[in-house]
Amino acid sequence: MTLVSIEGNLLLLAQPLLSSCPLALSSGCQNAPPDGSQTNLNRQSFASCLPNGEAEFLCLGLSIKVVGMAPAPPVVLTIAGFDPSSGAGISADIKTIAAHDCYGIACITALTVQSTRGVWQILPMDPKVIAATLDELASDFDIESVHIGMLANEDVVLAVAEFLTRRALPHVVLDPILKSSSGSALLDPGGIRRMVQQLFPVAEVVAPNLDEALALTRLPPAESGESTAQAVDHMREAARHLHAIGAANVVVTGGHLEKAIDLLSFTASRGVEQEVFKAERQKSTSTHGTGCAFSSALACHLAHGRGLPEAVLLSKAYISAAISNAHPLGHGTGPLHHLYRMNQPRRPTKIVSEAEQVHSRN
Ligand code: PXL
Repeated sequence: MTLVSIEGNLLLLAQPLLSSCPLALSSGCQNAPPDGSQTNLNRQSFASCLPNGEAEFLCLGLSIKVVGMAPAPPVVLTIAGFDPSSGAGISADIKTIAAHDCYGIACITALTVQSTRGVWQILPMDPKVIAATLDELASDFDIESVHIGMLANEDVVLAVAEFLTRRALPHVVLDPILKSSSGSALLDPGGIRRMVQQLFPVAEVVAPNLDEALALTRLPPAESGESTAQAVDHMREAARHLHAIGAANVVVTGGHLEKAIDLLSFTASRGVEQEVFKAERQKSTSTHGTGCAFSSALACHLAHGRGLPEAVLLSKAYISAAISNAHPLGHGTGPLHHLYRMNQPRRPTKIVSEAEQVHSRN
């Protein structure tokens, strides 16, 4: 007997053949008569056979396996600046979102002139264009989570805050970007104030790096050469202050420290709980945009329905792998390999092995 697999929309093309077929159902269809007496196959009967995504039929001596389309990916909206070198910002976010089996949609807050060597110019977008873009996207897509990156200035913050407050979208992850790794300011002082006042309350998680956390809470900057234990104490204190100024849940990242440490500080029924995640620090020049990738990955895991501790753990593992798989690109601080998983062999699925059988027998 020959096995034929039909996937997704191909089903429609196969309708004429299948509808004239006497069927013997072997598996996967709860609704069909057990004696295989169903002889006429139409779209409805197919649909009713696919609650678990699969059904198998005998037809003219062929065993036909029907595999339903995979469910639609969660839609993740990223609101961020454009880095033309795609190490950080919106184009890096879209790669990260794709790497996490989500569908990325985007609203650009600012254009930048930059490369791996640094940021040279910033051109904030018109807040009216931002507001219109966000409303258009939100009326068209069911958004499962939102990632917020570079916001540039106060007017942009106000437009984004107005939208998020009105729409009350789920799982808002705020990366409160203040500066580029090369030291350029990516948010003006008025924007910083408004971000705390208006975006902290709508964010499920605020995910600054340690320097941003200290700056936002007006704590003294970390001294160079401090021990891992001292850095963790700093992170704990900064997280407590961030809760005090309105952040429900906080992840303070410290990838630049001696050990790559992240601190999750979240509000549980018993009060604030803190969990430390540690990894070895990698010696690499491919670290541009790690914050963007980490916070976008977090938004994806939340969109998939994972809890915060698991989302942090998985996002951290993703960043480590994206750094260790990165190619040295550009002449400065290069990008991660956001899509490193594309080069990894996929687990062979049943469908592939069945297709191979068809091939070898013909
Ligand atoms: O890595 C922070 C960042 C985020 N977003 C954009 C950037 C940068 C750093 O340069 O340009 C657009």
